[in-house]
Amino acid sequence: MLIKRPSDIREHEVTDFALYQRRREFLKTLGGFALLGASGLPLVAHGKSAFSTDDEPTPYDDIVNYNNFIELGTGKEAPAENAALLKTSPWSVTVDGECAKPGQFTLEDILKPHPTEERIYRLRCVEGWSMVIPWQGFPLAALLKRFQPTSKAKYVSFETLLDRARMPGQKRNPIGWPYTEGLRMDEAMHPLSFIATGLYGATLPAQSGAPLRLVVPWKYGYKSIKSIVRIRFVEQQPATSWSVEVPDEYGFYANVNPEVDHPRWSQRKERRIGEFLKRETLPFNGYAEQVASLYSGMDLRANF
Ligand SMILES: Nc1nc2c(c(=O)[nH]1)N[C@H]1C(S)=C(S)[C@@H](COP(=O)(O)O)O[C@H]1N2
Ligand SMILES: [Mo]
Repeated sequence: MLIKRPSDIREHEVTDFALYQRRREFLKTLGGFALLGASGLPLVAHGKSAFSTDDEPTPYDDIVNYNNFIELGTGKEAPAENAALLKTSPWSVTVDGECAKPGQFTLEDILKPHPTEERIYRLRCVEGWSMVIPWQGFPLAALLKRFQPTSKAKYVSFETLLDRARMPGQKRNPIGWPYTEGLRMDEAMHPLSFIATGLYGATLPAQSGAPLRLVVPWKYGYKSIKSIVRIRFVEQQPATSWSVEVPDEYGFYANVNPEVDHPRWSQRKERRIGEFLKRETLPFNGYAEQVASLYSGMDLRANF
């Protein structure tokens, strides 16, 4: 793989990336999957992860130069071009609502207790393209449990930073700010739901949602909210940015579903970035075995 150097990547991150590639080669020869410690060194190598796909990862350059992040501009390359504006220090995350241990936490408080894992996930955008992204981070469930959600917590909502200086796209209003998303509690607690803090072994670049973003691989990409500053446990299904703005195109559930067309195009196929021929889109983005049971008895055409 040819590695170019995106201008927004700092020197130590380039080094980390090169290290990461060598580590990957090493792990391939072990035939194993590794849990990565904070030092970035493999802690455990055991059989293949039940959570990672075998699909070939999309090249790093494509992952960080083809983004949807309207707070950093519209167009696929704008988020990378504007990435330097999104300063991630200081950063705090407010956790509130139906939980016993709410509070406002520093980024360190939020991240520190969690050992870093790698998850190679497919990401399918509603627009019809997909990527395969090697994330580093930790399960969302582990984070949420720390705040002890009460029995009234039926859903959890997430908000992105609201700051016109660091997020210049917020000077315009294609949707109401801040970007807001939500999950049902059982979806949030599912072991596939992930908080990403890095990709390809490097610190998460701003355009990918630094310093922490959600990744829900069986749902369309818009659920995977970036640059989170607030997590709220709630009793009622929360309003979410896209489902409020364009309700017939973006539902609350957002499960990848080749059977349910977008009002303006079919969702049966997708273009994997870097590939020429389109692929068939799989139900739940290929994660049906793990997640279909969450929706048994639900009409997924009505709840799209
Ligand atoms: N805050 C915020 N989060 C966001 C978006 C956004 O515009 N703002 N775009 C979403 C959409 S539509 C997709 S497809 C994914 C894209 O993630 P990527 O750029 O890391 O591939 O991020 C999602 N998270
Ligand atoms: Mo998307």
